[in-house]
Amino acid sequence: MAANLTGTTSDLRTTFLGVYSLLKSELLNDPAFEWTDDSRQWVDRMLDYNVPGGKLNRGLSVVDSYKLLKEGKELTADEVFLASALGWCIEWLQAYFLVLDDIMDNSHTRRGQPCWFRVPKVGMIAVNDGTILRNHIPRILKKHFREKPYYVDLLDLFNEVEFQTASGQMIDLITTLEGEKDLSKYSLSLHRRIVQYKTAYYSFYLPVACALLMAGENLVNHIDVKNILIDMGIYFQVQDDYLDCFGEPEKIGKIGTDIEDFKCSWLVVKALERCSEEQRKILLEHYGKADPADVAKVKALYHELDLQGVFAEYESKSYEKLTSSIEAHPSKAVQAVLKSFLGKIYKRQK
Ligand code: GPP
Ligand code: MG
Ligand code: MG
Ligand code: MG
Repeated sequence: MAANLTGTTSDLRTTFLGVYSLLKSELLNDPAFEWTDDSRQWVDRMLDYNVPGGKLNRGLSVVDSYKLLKEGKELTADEVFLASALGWCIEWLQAYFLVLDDIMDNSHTRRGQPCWFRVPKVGMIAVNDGTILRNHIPRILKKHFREKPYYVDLLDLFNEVEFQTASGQMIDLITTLEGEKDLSKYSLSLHRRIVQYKTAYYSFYLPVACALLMAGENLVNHIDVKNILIDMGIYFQVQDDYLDCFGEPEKIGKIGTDIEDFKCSWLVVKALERCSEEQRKILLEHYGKADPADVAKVKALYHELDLQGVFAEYESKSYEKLTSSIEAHPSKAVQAVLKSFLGKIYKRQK
């Protein structure tokens, strides 16, 4: 399976997708459950719908990072398989989060197709599918990593990161509570807290931490790497907030709902920072309403306040800051891992 690994990115993606098929067939024949044709078909379709259709950045990063940590030494087929399996565990985690997040955010589309809960006959079965997706992760880890010296650390890592993400998601949600809609509490520090927890740990720290564990490293020795990755994750979620309003749905594969949902988005925080008293009234009146006419008023104000320009400035400043923190790191291999990550997301359109 992992024979042609040295080659191009598309080879790597092909190999990576091959590992998906193998993991899926193992899960569909898990001896801990008495499968029927119906149940097997359900999980098969649910996995294909929700797991492999994204950019695969997080998952592929485990393989990339592990390679860079090995400083160019050719990986064995087994190493490629294991790094890919860990990459898929992160993609499974992401699928689980997204299936549930789309219900909570009342979203419409994801990765260019209807959100899973909107598919006919799925509905709230999606909640249990999320639970199934989440439970697949320890099953994959048990099957392929049980004998590894870093097995317990892996389990602990996934548990910690899931807890941090769910906690971030909680503050994302409780800040928008009906009846307490209060824009005065929206600040850059609240925004930072939300996105650090809901996005940065699982999207940025987790892939590199998996590669470090596989390489035999102890994570307590890599707090500096973690801090840089957290900052990168915050920058990534600011991009996500920006694209929610200014991105093209055909490119990002989803229709934004942050304005309707009264989210503490980076855009509304910046708008609040920059608006006049008059403009603030517009926000107070129209932010957090489902009517497209209200949403249009908010978007017009964002244009008036040149939030596209403000974002462009933030984007280049963030890039400079991240680059200089990366270059201050003593290890060239770690620098390469972090630079590769940053290169993948800088000025992303999707
Ligand atoms: C991204 O927020 C955060 C997540 C997907 C984490 C969800 C965590 C759970 C515990 C369910 P978002 O709502 O801005 O993402 P998107 O724009 O992709 O919907
Ligand atoms: Mg969402
Ligand atoms: Mg959300
Ligand atoms: Mg978003």
